[in-house]
Amino acid sequence: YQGIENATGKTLYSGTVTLNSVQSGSTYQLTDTARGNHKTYNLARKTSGTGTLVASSTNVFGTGTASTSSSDQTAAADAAYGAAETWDFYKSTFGRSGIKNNGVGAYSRVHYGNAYVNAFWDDSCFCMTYGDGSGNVDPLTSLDVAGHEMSHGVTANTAGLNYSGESGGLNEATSDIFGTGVEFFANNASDPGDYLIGEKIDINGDGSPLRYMDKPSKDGGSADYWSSSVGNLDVHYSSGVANHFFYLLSEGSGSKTINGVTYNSPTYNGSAVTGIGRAKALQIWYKALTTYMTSTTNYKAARTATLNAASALYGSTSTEYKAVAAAWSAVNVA
Ligand code: ASN
Ligand code: ZN
Ligand code: CA
Repeated sequence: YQGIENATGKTLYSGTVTLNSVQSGSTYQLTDTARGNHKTYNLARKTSGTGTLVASSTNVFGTGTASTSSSDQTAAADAAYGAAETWDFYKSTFGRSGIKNNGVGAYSRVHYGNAYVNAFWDDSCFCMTYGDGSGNVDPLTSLDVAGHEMSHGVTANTAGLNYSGESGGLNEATSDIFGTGVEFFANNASDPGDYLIGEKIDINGDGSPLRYMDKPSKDGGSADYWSSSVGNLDVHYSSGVANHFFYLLSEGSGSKTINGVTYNSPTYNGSAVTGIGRAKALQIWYKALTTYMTSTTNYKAARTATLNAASALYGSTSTEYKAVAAAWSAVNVA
């Protein structure tokens, strides 16, 4: 029986999972027919082309441990799982069928280059690429990273937020917001949902995450609050304002423990913000991104866009609308 969760993935970050494969003669190829024929390829350290479609005679992919071998399939198992969960997140949360909402899957490439410490989406190939990391850093194939990168494809195909200045920060935050949405959606016991980005890949070598949504400045570079110079920061730092907004809108200010992680979210004006829950906050951000934001949306316009979205979804006198206004004010976007 082809293509319905018939394969086993032994991932590095998410335990043993079911995957889709397609039988071809005596081998099984990592092609997901339930999700737009998303395919997973091994670049085996090359930096161009598609490499080879990942295949297994046993229909088991990976070993569950990090490997430096260029023929390793563990990174492929994580990448295929991340793509599947990202597809399912968008479909079930927003009714979106794939990155372009046309039912067509992207493809993933693992083992890019030599000790490459990054992952990226490329809209021109409509594909996802993962490096293996270096030293302490393992492959960049964790769920939130996969969801982050593929969400760049969604942004490119909707609002098209320019990747510089304040719109660039909003572009990056959109990927952190939906990457986090994917992680909570997957509800995987080995990688439970949190408001941290990249907590699994140990990119700093000391176990700390790459970014913090409750208090972005904890990474040493991100902005907690808007200021007139925030657009001069790298987009991975100016994103802090919107990540902080999203955390406050979802969970509220102050201290809160979720899935064993304790957050402490401050506000610019010292006001207390009451969260409306992540599910509603995601709907508001998605509607704003796909209906009201454009390539040049800045923070002030993002406030308007999300207020318009809250008004359309819940009404202009709703608790949700008021919470959006309060959360933006709490990050100094008036
Ligand atoms: N991993 C990075 C990101 O998605 C790649 C980049 O800098 N564009 O933001
Ligand atoms: Zn990004
Ligand atoms: Ca995370």
